[in-house]
Amino acid sequence: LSWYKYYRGKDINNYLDQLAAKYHKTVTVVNKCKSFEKRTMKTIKITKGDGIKKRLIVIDAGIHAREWIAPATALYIIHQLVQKANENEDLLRSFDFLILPLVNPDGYEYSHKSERFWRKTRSNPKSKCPGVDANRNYDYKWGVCGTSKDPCDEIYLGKEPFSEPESRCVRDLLLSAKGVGIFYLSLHSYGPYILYPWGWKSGSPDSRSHKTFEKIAMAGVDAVKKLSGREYLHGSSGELLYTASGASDDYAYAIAKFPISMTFELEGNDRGFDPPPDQIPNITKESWTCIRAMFLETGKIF
Ligand code: 0X9
Ligand code: ZN
Repeated sequence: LSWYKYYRGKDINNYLDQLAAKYHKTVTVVNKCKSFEKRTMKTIKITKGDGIKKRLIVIDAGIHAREWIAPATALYIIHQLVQKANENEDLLRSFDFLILPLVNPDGYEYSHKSERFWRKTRSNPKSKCPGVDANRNYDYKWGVCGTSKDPCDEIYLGKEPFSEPESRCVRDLLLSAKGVGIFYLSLHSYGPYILYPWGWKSGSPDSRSHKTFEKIAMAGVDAVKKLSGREYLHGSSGELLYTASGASDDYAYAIAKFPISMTFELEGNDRGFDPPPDQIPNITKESWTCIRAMFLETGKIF
């Protein structure tokens, strides 16, 4: 795998299969979903391989098609946890990982072939405006705010909650982790921001959770500041960004009962959704420093 390239969906699937074959003690492809256009979305489980069940960290990326740096970062994280397992012993001792690196393969392919800044899925192909914003499609506070009922809008919520196979795939993954899931991390771009609940309204679920979110986010922010000097922002997404309901992060927190749920808006440098390939190594490395620190902090708290 070269870190100077954005991979296509089939390359991502091949990479996951290769890892599972080569590292059969620590890596398994645990789940395969089908996208609207019948592409396979693979989730892998990464463990230490010691047979001891740990609490689960669930990571996904690429729910928004154009945010190419998100799947690239998910692959980098997978690479670290599998091929640099010795450097991440501390994490693997405390957690098992479920990672779905490409939630929206149809939109992703479309953004490579036809429209670079496509965001949504590719359902309703006969409509004048196909696609749904899968991150407005979850059944928690669906349609309350920051979303649109017009299929031609970028933030179209879909005709009903979980109308999209892509959001259903993440839902099932989150629900399968209910009770053991400790941290849900959804990779997006662009920021850099670390966002935590609520997203559907401004404010926090409660002050205890808020303090925990802050503590974990700050561990990440400090680690990056030490590394590169860059200052990441963190806060409740409704306050730092905007309110938008029906997203995966609030669903993971409220319904799948993950005590920690975050949306990570990766940095775009000055290129927004489109950092050139030669910037991938920098961005992924820096974000991994941040994410790693947040996971270690989580291990101290729970
Ligand atoms: O709007 C979104 O879905 C996310 N930003 S993006 O630019 N990547 O599209 C932010 C989602 C934050 N979480 C909630 N609002 N619940
Ligand atoms: Zn996004």
